[in-house]
Amino acid sequence: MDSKYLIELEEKYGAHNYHPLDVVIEKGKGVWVWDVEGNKYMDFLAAYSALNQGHCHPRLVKVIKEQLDKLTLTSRAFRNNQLPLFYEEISKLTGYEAILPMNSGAEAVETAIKVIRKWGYEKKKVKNDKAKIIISSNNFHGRTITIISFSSDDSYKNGFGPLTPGFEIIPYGDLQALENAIDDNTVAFLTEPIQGESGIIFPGEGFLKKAQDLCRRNNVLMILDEIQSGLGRTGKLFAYQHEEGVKPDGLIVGKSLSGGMYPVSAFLTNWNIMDVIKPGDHGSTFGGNPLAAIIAKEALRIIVDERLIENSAAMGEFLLQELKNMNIKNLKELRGKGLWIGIELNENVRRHAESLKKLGILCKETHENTLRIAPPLVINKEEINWALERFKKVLED
Ligand code: IF1
Repeated sequence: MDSKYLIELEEKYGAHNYHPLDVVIEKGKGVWVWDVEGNKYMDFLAAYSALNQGHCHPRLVKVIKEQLDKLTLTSRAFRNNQLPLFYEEISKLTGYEAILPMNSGAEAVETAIKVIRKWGYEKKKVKNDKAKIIISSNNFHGRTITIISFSSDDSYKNGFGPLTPGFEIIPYGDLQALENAIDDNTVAFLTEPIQGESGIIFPGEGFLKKAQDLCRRNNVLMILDEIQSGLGRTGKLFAYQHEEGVKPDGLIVGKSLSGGMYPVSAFLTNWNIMDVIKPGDHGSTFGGNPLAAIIAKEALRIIVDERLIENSAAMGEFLLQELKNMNIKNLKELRGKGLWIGIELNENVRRHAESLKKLGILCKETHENTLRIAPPLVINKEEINWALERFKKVLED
């Protein structure tokens, strides 16, 4: 079946909630994918950082196949033999004591919100239904009703009201605004350490540490959404580790937690916070299932064993430097950390994405003017050089 036919079929039956590049991918391996016509592309999006380990990582494929023959789902009504091992793995790797497993990223964000609100009522003694959570402008945390309620982008929420109250948006990286927003009912400050959807935006040197100090002084929890920035993407296990002395009270992870195999997400925190959650308070049919657990455990081990964090730092630095050496037309700003780079131009970059596709590179614009670069972290120097030749062609003229 050719791509034209498949695209027509998709448009005929599927909700039109996306405007994808018209490439119909059939197969993937490492940094490479192939379309139904057999054309080969380098994947420079990595499913928005859900494929840090690369496409179809053989170790992940192996554990999945083995687990499929044994057990996939028990629900949490019964225990399974894989979940405890995943808990231990992620706790030892991240230093968080208590884990609540979910599926999609948005679910894990919702989970964090439930936990911190309940913490607010039970521990901080905030009056019932008054809990306030402070959020950053231009955030992206997912697409549920509650999450879009605190989006600062009208297109994400228009037409979907009534929205969920209890959130206050401050400008991203604005310490003074954070201080002003904190009141007796404030239970948490929830933010991305680096904003992805918004175009790889940094909050400013030292912001997280100062925000953390401010939060601690006011008994406000600092919760970071590292769904996209975490698990090696920026050249550290988590983006917050670029700053000395930062340890958020809670962390939200997803995407590459499963190496792109299956939706696996989690809210990580410590027992002084997680202990407000009692049987019946929260859960999901698939969250913490044995297939998800063994995938996530292996996905984490791959990141460590294959030194993907170190590779992200080294390859990212090289890639950014080489891009800086180019004579990029209409360049507004070039910024990045690790293998997460935004090329912002003074024009719409959709045509650049289309040109790159013709040359064999798949990447996507964000907010019209920024090309977002985020290849799988398994990429090597030869592959980067291959990509750089093509970026040069497209960006220099
Ligand atoms: C789509 C964006 C990226 C996220 C952060 C939570 C979630 C995401 C920091 C929710 C998800 C995805 C969703 C995906 C596209 C993508 C995206 F452009 F929409 F904003 F990556 F930049 N927190 N981001 O980045 O996780 O529920 O999707 O598992 O098409 O919506 P999810």
